[in-house]
Amino acid sequence: MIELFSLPIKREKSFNKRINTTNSILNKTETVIQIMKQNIETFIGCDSEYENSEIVIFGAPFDSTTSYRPGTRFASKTMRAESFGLELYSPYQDAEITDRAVFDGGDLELCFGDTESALDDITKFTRAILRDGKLPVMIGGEHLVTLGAVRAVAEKYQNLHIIHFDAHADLRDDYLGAKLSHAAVIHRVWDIVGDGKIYQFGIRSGDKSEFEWGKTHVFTRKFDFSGLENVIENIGSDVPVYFTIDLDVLDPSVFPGTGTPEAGGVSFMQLLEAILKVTKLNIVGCDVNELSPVYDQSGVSTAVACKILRELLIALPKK
Ligand SMILES: [Mn+2]
Repeated sequence: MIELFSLPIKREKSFNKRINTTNSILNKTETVIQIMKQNIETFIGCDSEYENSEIVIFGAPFDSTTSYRPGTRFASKTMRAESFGLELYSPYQDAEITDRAVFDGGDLELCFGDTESALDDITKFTRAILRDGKLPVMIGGEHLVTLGAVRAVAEKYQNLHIIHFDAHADLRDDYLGAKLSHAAVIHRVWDIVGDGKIYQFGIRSGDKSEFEWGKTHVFTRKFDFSGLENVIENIGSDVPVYFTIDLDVLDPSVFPGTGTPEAGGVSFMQLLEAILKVTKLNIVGCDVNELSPVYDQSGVSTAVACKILRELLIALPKK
């Protein structure tokens, strides 16, 4: 019984710690192993061992540069808890999330107030996942966390293309002087990948100058997903693609629990259909971001975010 009480019931902060913990537990009795599994809170169905996994999900609970309403740092924990309201099975794809070998690496412990340090930790973690030949799927956090992941993905893959779903263009060169801001994240990604590699959809908010700048540097589809098929065809199935989904691309009636809601967004089904198209590409990394549970009084936004993540995980290309 002593062993039971000494088990780490709280989630470990890093996957290294967790792997070590898991390995030490594995040396004990089978009963303890079973209890250990029950006590680890993963996203539903994401309970593969790291070594056997093809996909690694992890939380990046960071919202230090949020320009309006904070709270996205709580998204990954809330999504794990609420994911058990979902079924494993997707009627859309006639598949279960457990058909994929997904390891949930828990949440990174990121330094609030030191944005570069937080991004660096995300880059290192993503780099380790890529080194091990696994597909990183990050749960934000605010949208700036994407920069940390893209830095690692772009090291490994030349000619990286970006598919970006969002209400906001995020193309400012700076926000109130800050180069590292969730309102400037796609400009920072452009610094890395350059012209003609970024494709944005659903965009309905931004400074006039962002849209002007975007015309010569990125592809921007305002309001919806029109033209997505053509973009997918033009990119082709070999080119490596990082896929970033700011969930505020959804209409606030579907997804009110976010820091900067924008009326006029897409429906759940439109987003799902678009995700099922994009995942035909050679996705080498992806993220979902900007769920802010503190603005999700009904819990519906979290349920939507969980369902989007389940569908994304099932749909991601198999290696
Ligand atoms: Mn946004």
